[in-house]
Amino acid sequence: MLTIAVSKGRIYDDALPLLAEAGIVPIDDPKTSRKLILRTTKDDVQLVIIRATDVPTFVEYGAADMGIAGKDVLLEHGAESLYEPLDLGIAKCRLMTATPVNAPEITGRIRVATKYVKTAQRYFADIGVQAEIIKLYGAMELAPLVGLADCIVDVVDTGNTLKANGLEPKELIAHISSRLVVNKASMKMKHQIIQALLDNFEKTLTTREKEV
Ligand code: PRT
Ligand code: MG
Repeated sequence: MLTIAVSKGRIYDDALPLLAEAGIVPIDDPKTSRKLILRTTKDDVQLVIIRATDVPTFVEYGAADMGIAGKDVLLEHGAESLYEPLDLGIAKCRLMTATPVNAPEITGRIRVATKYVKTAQRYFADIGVQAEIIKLYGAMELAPLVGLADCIVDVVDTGNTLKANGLEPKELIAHISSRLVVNKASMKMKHQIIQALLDNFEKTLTTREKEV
């Protein structure tokens, strides 16, 4: 049995067509079913439906052989323990800093609210800015509005969420897309089925590239 870890949100929506091209179609719909393990039309492949940030953990420990995770999540988790063989080019966005519109330049130590604590620490250290990082689990956009932080680090797609909260994107930290990750032991033990899937995904991605 091959287990693939996927999160329920936007990654799932984008991953479904890719999986389908490889003959993997879940038998239950996670949007209506409460099942966390989904059998698929491929008898030897199952999906586990978990939180986006938990995908690298499941794959690292071998609880899932493969997973699909945003590069933002992988940067934060630290991906040395995983293979990352394929950029799936789905769920694209940008990891950015953002501040209130027309905010004055901050000199000295800044306060940064984010759920990407390690990534933000690394980024501000790299550019030589002293930053105090405040960990939040959501609604980062609120932090500058209530005086909790000067700046946030979050992923941005259309920019509408920032705009609606009087913020503007500033520095680009990284371009983000979802990656296929593979457990290192599984890569050896289940090489045949995993390699076949990788080839299949790659073929679909190449075809897509040619179409645009
Ligand atoms: O929701 P949950 O707490 O379970 O986890 P999650 O928020 O990590 O999951 P999900 O499904 O929301 O995101 C999964 C992955 O999708 C992320 O790890 C990113 O790699 C990718 N992705 C792509 C995004 C976005 N685009 C995105 N726009 N993840 C989040 N957003 C959020 C962003 O945080 C902000 O609140 O959407 C808002 C900004 O969108 P715009 O269009 O207004 O700029
Ligand atoms: Mg979310």
